[in-house]
Amino acid sequence: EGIGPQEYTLIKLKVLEFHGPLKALEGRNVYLAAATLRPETMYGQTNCYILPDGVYGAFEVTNDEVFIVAERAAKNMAYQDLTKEYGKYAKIMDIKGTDLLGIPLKAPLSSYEKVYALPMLTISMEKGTGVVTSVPSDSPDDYAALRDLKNKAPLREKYGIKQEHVLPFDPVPIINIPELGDLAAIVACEKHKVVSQNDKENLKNAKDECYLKGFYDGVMKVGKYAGVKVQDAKNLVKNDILASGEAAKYWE
Ligand code: A2H
Repeated sequence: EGIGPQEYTLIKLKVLEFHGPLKALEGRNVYLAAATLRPETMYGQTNCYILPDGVYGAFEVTNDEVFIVAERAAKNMAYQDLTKEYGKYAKIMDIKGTDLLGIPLKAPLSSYEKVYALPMLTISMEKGTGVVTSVPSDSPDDYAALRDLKNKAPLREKYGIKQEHVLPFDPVPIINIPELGDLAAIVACEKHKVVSQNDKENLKNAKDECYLKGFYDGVMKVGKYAGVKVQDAKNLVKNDILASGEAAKYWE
């Protein structure tokens, strides 16, 4: 926890097909909006994570767009000029986390044309939007949760996740870190013997190592800023995706 407000980048993952209760939103521009602190990693998105037990909602924001986020986040957005009227937000409907699982999405900058919403059991609904975009090459949490889904058929079955929404999505090398290579999260999870997404203690050690070395020594391998240090690429990529309308600023 920081001492002051933290600036996040909201990544807009566009909903490509409407199933179940989401059918009511068909024909509109609907996005799962994921809060990230690492916009420069968006080249490596392989999926999006949702808390199955979480309660989300569809909210009208400016430019006739619909964001699917936790209601607490929609309320915050209303005071950040993201909604039509300052201080007010319009809810279209509540949506259960389980109703979002398996939805196909277009994730900006990702090398995968289509990615899917998958379950992650450690998401906090009290942080960001409750929607997490997944970069398993550089986030040990994301890698551990994806590995669980790839390796554990009963976990997929429990949440109705199809094999083809998980198995083809391998981590993408996007950042090189001298001591950890270009799939740092995998190396760190192996080194610290992370067994699953719930392995808090080992995950903490893997994350500490990855983030520190990534920020100071990481160099972009792909995209417009290939060869640029992560420290410098962060704001460059952020400004590009804000300018293209594929992201928005969000504070909390
Ligand atoms: B980050 P902070 Cl590659 N519950 O984005 C759990 N985790 C959440 C969340 C929630 N409600 N909302 C956001 N997050 C994740 C990319 C990334 C992130 C990489 C590496 C590190 C990293 C891809 N996932 O975060 O506690 C999001 O994952 C390291 C901290 O608010 C977001 O950035 O500081 C980060 O945690 C925000 O964490």
